[in-house]
Amino acid sequence: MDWDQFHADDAADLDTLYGLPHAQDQAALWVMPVPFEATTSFGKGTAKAPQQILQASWQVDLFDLETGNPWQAGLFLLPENPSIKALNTKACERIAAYEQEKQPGLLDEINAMGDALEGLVHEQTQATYAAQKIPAVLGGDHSVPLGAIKAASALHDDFGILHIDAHADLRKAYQGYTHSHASIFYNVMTQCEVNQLVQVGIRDLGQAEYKMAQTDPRIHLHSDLAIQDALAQGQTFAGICHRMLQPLPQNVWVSFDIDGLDPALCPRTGTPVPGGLQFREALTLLAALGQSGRNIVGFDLVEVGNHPWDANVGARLLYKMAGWALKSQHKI
Ligand SMILES: [Mn+2]
Repeated sequence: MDWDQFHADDAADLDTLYGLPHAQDQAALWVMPVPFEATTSFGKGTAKAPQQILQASWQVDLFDLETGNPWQAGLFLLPENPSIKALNTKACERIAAYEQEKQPGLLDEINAMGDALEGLVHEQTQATYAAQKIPAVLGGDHSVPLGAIKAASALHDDFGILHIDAHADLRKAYQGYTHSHASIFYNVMTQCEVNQLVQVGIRDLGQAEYKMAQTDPRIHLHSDLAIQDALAQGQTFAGICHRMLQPLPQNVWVSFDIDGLDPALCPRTGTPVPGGLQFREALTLLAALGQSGRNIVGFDLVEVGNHPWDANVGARLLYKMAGWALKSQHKI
């Protein structure tokens, strides 16, 4: 497409992400679709999220009141890696069989597939950084960004994570699966060089996870309850955000599990929990990070359900996170 013919305010007429005209090498941010949901424990469908979000993205206005025109820097959706789809199909089959038969051999096989997925995501994220682009991972369930966070943490000193979620995801293994969506931050904190992890919106966690969050000085867990209490006592949400972000170092990965939001905004997510952040609160938190002078070195958006409404919310969150990441790196 000829750039002169692209009008940002017009309805999208390209079938690219947000209808943007950029070729891959022209785009500053690469979105990697990871349609993988093998360990999802409750509702399935999040593997369809990249496709749903692509379609929902055509309805998003490209001008943004907070970040301006992130589209100008280019957001490019990478093609789906067929190996990931194949791994998802195979892992889902093996998990169904394991849940019937409980054969330890099957469990080893499932965990090996988790390793393989991690390797594919790691490789693509390294390639994205090597091309001097900002990586974004679009799940899939919350197991998928591990390889990306490994790649990001290896490249950046002073590395921290802002994690928005209903769940702490600090389980050592969930139902025997070492790469479970419920174990992502146990894996991150034990396998990656992470200085600080700030968790926001948590309202469903086990006692062992709570203990890990209390005893590991790198982990700062902010429950939904604590946030609501602070608001009830008259603190402002802006002040709460500032306080929560304080421990984060210069380089930050954002891991956004959409179930951190009020489930009215993500009703078909894998494991919805009542309570959570309102949409505007999530945007205020992202804006506070984006305006803090820190570098957003990449991000993931996971657990979006398979429905146009869930995808509509997801497409808007993705655009906001992309905007703040690009802005934090002075690409817009
Ligand atoms: Mn999660």
